[in-house]
Amino acid sequence: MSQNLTLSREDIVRLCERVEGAQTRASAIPKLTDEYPAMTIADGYAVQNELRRRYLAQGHRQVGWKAGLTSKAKMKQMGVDVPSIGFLTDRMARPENAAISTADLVHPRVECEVAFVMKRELRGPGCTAADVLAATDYVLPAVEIIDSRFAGFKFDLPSVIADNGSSARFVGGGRARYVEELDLRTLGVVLEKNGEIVAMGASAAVLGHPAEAIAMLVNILAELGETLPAGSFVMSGGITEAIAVKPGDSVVARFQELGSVSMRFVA
Ligand code: OOG
Ligand code: MG
Repeated sequence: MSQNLTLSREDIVRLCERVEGAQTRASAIPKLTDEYPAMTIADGYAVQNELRRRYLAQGHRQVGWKAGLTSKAKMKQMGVDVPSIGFLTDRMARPENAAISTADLVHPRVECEVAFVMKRELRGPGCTAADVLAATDYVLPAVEIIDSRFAGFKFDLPSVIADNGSSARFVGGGRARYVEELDLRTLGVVLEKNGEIVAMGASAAVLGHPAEAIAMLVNILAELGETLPAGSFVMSGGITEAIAVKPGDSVVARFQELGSVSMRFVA
């Protein structure tokens, strides 16, 4: 990473255990920078990487990656102006139309994203949106259920990166489409909760073009010594601000050209 590590190996393991405990018990903790104010982005990724290592050792299977904080709406809502990445595992995936339990979540929010499935490996640095489009098998609509483990859903960049970008659950669905058949900048999306429109936007909100977010992700992966493998499922980041959900809520995200993704929340 271009920034320095300030945390010792013991600190990284300690903070990772703290985040893992908060994720598995669904209990909020203070943001990590309250105790470690000098924490850098590189420190955040070191904790995230340790978390990924532990989950994989426990038998979770990584299915892909996600870009986060890639739209103005999200940056403004969260008070952070630099995008980030996180990892996605099989344990986070939920089928379309599922009843999603909130008992194992702290304060979930939903957001609409364009997801990419890769047919070829990509490696940075220097990865461009054109490289991403050439390596994409297809795109599909997705809803991410984020759940910051930090009290009040308030954090800074090093803390949220350590918490794996608030990743909690995700639902892919709708219609898979080839990128050549679409203008990925102009896709409109409408998010409905209990039949009412609660957010709307267009895909260009994500760094001008969602493929730019995937290119950014690949370039961050390069800094971390990783590549984006063929077959990866990759989310490009929330187009609109995220919307809080609670038991009893039903959510439909309607994407132009890509169909819709539905789910409901239960206790
Ligand atoms: C961080 C995760 C951001 C997105 O799509 O922008 C994210 C957060 O807002 O808690 O997943
Ligand atoms: Mg997201």
